[in-house]
Amino acid sequence: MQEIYDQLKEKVIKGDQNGARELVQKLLDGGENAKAIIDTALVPAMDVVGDKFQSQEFFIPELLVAARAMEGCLTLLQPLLAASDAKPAGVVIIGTVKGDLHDIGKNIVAAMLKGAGFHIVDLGIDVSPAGFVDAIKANKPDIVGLSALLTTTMKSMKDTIEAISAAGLRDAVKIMVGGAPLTQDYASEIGADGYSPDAAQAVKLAKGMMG
Ligand code: B12
Repeated sequence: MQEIYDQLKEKVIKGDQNGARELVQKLLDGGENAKAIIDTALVPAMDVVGDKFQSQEFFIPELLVAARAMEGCLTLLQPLLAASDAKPAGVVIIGTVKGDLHDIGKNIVAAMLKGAGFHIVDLGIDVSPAGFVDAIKANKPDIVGLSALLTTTMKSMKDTIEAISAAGLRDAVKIMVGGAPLTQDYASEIGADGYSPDAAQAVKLAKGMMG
């Protein structure tokens, strides 16, 4: 079995979705459980992808295909996880803030978090502060992720955090922010709990926020 786990890890790193899904099925047919497959092969694969991205051996296209391979495997495993009552690593609401239509980076962050075992509620693009507040009330997330790619929409992040505070929900969630124009200084200034420059570090940040 160990050999199949190793092969699966390699297929995900290389972004071979079909090959990876076949191996997941083979492991399930052999009696392995979904959580073991995620913990032993899929999550370690995404850790390798994240490290390769950080060291600039991998770039966005490799990150995207690996994330898609991972998502393809998870669609096979998620029903089984739900059935066995395995708890997600945490619940994350994520969205691109009001006025901003960029979602490629947000989608990568969402896919990587999903790969790390988080339950993701993706609100999409151009999400108003009230939209985030309503989603927090409805989903009771542990973490709220805000994405912005334009200097003009960074202000929407501040507005969103203020709306969350005004609704009395600020202490109920951790807020992380990201997007190309952001900096740690800006994140601190608007009262976010964390900032990450890329998806790999976003996963580490989210895990840290869950203690
Ligand atoms: C693709 C793109 C578009 C696409 C978006 C398609 C889509 N579905 O997203 C389209 C064509 C629609 C577009 C439109 C516009 N764009 Co545009 N776009 C880009 C471009 C080329 C790439 C962005 C991208 O996807 N990068 C790749 C991803 C993977 O990187 P990322 O988003 O930074 O995400 C990573 C991190 O930031 C982080 N992250 C991201 N989100 C989050 C969230 C959390 C919670 C965390 C923790 C981390 C995190 O992790 C991600 C993965 O590692 C950039 C240039 C650039 N190099 O950035 C311009 C750019 C962002 N756009 C720009 C502009 C000006 C526009 C327009 C105003 C153009 C116009 N005149 O219409 C419109 C605005 C539309 C709007 N209202 O949003 C400018 C912004 C300038 C500025 N400083 O504000 C840029 C920088 C181009 C430039 N150099 O001028 N754009």
